[in-house]
Amino acid sequence: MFLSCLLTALCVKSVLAAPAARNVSDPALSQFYDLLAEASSKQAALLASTNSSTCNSENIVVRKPWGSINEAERKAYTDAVLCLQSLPANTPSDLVPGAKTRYDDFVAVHLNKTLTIHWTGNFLSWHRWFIYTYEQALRNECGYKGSQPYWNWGLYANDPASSPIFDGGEYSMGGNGEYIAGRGDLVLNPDENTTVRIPAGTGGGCVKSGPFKDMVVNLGPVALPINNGSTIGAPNGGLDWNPRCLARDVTTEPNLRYANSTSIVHLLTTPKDIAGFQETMQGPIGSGDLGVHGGGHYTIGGNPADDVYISPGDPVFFLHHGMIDLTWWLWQSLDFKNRQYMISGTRTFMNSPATSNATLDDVVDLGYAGGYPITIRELTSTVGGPFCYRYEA
Ligand SMILES: *[C@@H]1O[C@H](CO)[C@@H](O)[C@H](O)[C@H]1NC(C)=O
Ligand SMILES: *[C@@H]1O[C@H](CO)[C@@H](O)[C@H](O)[C@H]1NC(C)=O
Ligand SMILES: *[C@@H]1O[C@H](CO)[C@@H](O)[C@H](O)[C@H]1NC(C)=O
Ligand SMILES: *[C@@H]1O[C@H](CO)[C@@H](O)[C@H](O)[C@H]1NC(C)=O
Ligand SMILES: *[C@@H]1O[C@H](CO)[C@@H](O)[C@H](O)[C@H]1NC(C)=O
Ligand SMILES: *[C@@H]1O[C@H](CO)[C@@H](O)[C@H](O)[C@H]1NC(C)=O
Ligand SMILES: *[C@@H]1O[C@H](CO)[C@@H](O)[C@H](O)[C@H]1NC(C)=O
Ligand SMILES: [Cu+2]
Repeated sequence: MFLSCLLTALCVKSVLAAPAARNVSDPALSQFYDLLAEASSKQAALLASTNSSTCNSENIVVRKPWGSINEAERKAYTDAVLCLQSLPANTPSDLVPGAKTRYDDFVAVHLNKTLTIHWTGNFLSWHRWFIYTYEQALRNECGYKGSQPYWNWGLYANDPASSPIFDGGEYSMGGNGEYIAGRGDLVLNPDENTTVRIPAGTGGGCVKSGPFKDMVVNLGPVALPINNGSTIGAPNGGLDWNPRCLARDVTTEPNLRYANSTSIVHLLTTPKDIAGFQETMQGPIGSGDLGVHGGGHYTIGGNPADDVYISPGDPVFFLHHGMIDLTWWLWQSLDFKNRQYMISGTRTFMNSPATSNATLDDVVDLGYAGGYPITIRELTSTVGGPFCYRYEA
């Protein structure tokens, strides 16, 4: 089989690792690569100086972008996600009747905690622990040997639907949804006073190609914006079993507008404190800017991914938040001594209702998804606490 494989061009392509396509004609993209290289060498120097036996250059895990891992690695990743979706849930069914699989445990805890993990002081640390714990579940419960890949939004901002992430091939994260004509804009209300319109994308229906073409979404919706201003939510806060297809609406506009390489470089180079970093990442309140965070989410589109509560119900969520984590890691690494322990924000979504400031001693907890209760302080370094990983282009 291996021999015959060698004779076909297709097979050779799958055996060789495809290097990242670097669009050097985009100056912002090359600036991003330069910043990544600078952060990497600063972090490597720091790691060497700590001389740690538990995390060092020999055993550090490297997270890479989807376009830079080879086809066998991509397949191993999506196989592991499908495996997680085939294992039974840990979440008790009397608490969350719709949580049917191990994968749903992650969706359920995100749903449950949405209003205390977004626009809060723990936003970055909570999501760092969340995707790490997911990566560990893929490895420990589904035999995955690789690391969590990420989505470099800037690479495909002109046409995300045809990117290696969404092209619908065997080695993608599944295709766009089937096109449904005649849909209105999404009308988002990112805070109580501002609305943002996003035109309907090029899908809208069920994903019919690639590894997740038969995926069943079990939970939600909770607050799903659709069709020109409407929002839908299932009864019982979306906790009941509501099996449906994975629907996507890959949309170029928010990618190009909020999450292009220039936006990424701006995020990495302009803010000098964590309040500014978080604000730039999510768009200043009242500005109508969604930042790279919202930009990436609404590029995926559809049901569940347009719904803040259950967006992890689309497996691409973890590639998107891999990149969110990369930007925090990179920004921290540029001036780690001063930026490691920076924290800003309260304990409630846009401080509503008003709460006190989050602190480094606050505990982050993923409930039935896994991990263990851990302080924000322990989540501030990717080469300390429970972690030992870095990012590569
Ligand atoms: C490369 O970047 C330039 C400038 O942003 C853009 O016009 C062009 O379409 C990009 N090419 C590819 C293959 O993405
Ligand atoms: C690193 O640690 C080892 C033992 O753990 C020690 O022998 C060595 O001298 C240390 N190197 C530095 C540069 O501190
Ligand atoms: C939801 O969160 C509350 C408060 O943190 C917790 O008591 C409850 O067990 C959580 N439910 C699930 C299903 O995780
Ligand atoms: C969307 O709503 C706006 C006003 O809220 C209206 O002017 C427009 O015609 C609507 N478009 C569609 C496609 O329903
Ligand atoms: C919305 O506007 C009201 C009235 O101007 C203001 O009090 C409130 O703080 C604003 N909310 C946000 C999230 O900016
Ligand atoms: C890229 O992002 C920047 C900043 O986020 C924005 O000002 C610019 O208009 C975007 N480019 C395009 C082509 O939309
Ligand atoms: C909370 O943090 C903000 C911003 O850093 C600060 O201005 C404010 O005084 C803090 N509030 C308390 C009660 O410490
Ligand atoms: Cu989230």
